[in-house]
Amino acid sequence: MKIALVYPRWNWIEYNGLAEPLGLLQLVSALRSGGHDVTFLDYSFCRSLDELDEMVKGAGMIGVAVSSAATLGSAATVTAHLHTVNPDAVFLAGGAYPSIFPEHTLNEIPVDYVLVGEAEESILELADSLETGADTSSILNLVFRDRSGDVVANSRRPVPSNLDELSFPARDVVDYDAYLQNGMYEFGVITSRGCPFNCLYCKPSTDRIFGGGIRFRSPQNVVEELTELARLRGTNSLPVFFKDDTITLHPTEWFEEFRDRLSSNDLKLKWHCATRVDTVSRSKLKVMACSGCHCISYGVESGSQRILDFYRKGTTPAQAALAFQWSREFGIEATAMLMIGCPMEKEEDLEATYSLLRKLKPDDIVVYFSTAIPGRDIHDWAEKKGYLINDANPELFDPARNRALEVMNMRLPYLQIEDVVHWKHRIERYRSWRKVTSIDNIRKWLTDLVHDPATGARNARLVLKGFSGSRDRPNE
Ligand code: B12
Ligand code: SF4
Repeated sequence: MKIALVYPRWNWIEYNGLAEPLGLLQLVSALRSGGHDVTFLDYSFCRSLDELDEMVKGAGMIGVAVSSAATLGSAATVTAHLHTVNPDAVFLAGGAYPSIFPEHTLNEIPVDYVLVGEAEESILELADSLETGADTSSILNLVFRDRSGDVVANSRRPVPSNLDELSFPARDVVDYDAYLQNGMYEFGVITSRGCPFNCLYCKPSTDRIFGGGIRFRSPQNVVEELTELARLRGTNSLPVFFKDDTITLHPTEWFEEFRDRLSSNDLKLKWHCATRVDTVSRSKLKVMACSGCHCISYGVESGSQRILDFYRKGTTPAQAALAFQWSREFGIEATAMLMIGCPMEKEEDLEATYSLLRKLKPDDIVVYFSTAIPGRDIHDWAEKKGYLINDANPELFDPARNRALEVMNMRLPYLQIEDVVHWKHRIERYRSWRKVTSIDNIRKWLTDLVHDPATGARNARLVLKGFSGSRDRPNE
């Protein structure tokens, strides 16, 4: 059957750079392996909604990916448009957002089905059933409305236990040249699925996609995928972003084998990742650096143990200090990711965060406001405690919008919102100060100014803006 899989990033002012949708690409591969004819519709570069219409004509099934509330609106617009182009197709939605909010997705996007969780097996079963006219109503992971309009949520199937058995994402359908010309600078790869930790501001959202716990790919399997990617791009030198939730849960031996296999396949990687401060060790970081790791974003969150405990983070400021010290030792740039402005926070906690930062001396700092996002335990906690404010439109609380528009949705009993905004700007000024006083940065900007004046000037402008605390204001 002809199937169209849609990445509906249309009219979305990109907040965090372009990236290929790995999950959707996995499904292209899964459906191809079942003999289906799959078309990939990528709206990222479309100027008008009808540019890709020809590609969906004749498709029996159209699947739309929705990763977060930030893309819900464009997913609904694109889906409604595709209905007018191909009214006979069966429409379905899947991805992180529908896995967490299947019923809301059915309400907001004009689809016949939602497929929750990892979808490689279910989407193939659905496509096969639609092709043969078999009954679809008992397919696991499927959520739909029955004839009387009631929502039916079928049981979940166990997640694939051996990730090495999955086919690699179908990267041949991605217009990587367009991505690279428009700001993407790293290829996404994922070496594990799931996360066994239990942070208050995150769980259970990812469990709704990947089940609890974590499953790992072998180094051999990951290097095979990278070799395929290198062949596709015609280079043995790859910039990579490992998108795992906690890649450093791989033991040191995993990274040793990974490093050795990269080298025996003549692959050179420059990679970065995000992880926890308590899952690294000196020896692991050393091997990671040897395999091409140049930058790690650490979830430091706070310098106050009381706040870390409230977040159920399970880490300590001392562990953060060690992780930053070791990373620096092996030439890995370390970014501190922070959250400020939760209801338990007092002035002294913010001071503790600021003084931890001065100790860590991060190469970069990203500071978010603490937000109670629906679907996560912090939202239920805030609701129960009466701290939730302005909860009518969950899209407003999407961290992407929150960061841009400085929206907070929890009442702060011990602080004024202005205090938190003040601390955010103070932290950003410190970040800018660190940037302009770093010898490496000065060298890099001077090189940029000579070879690529536009980038050099843009970087300098961004850092200078940080001094006034305005780096993350809208439209900048
Ligand atoms: C990499 C990443 C990003 C990247 C790039 C996204 C990209 N295009 O790859 C960047 C940094 C840009 C990003 C930004 C944001 N992200 Co993000 N991101 C991720 C991350 C870490 C990995 C995504 C991934 O590749 N997973 C691996 C693949 C294999 O899994 P998958 O995508 O879920 O796909 C499977 C299923 O979902 C399903 N599926 C996927 N697509 C489809 C489509 C159909 C039709 C069907 C049937 C099924 C289906 O099948 C796939 C295979 O089994 C996830 C966390 C995670 N571990 O997944 C968060 C995650 C998806 N992001 C999240 C969020 C909140 C955001 C932001 C809002 C954060 C922010 N501060 O701004 C923004 C919004 C961006 C946007 N425009 O939507 C949340 C979304 C959950 C939610 N709705 O609350 C997640 C789950 C993180 C979390 N812990 O909560 N993100
Ligand atoms: S470690 Fe990261 S992915 Fe895991 S629960 Fe905590 S915030 Fe979520």
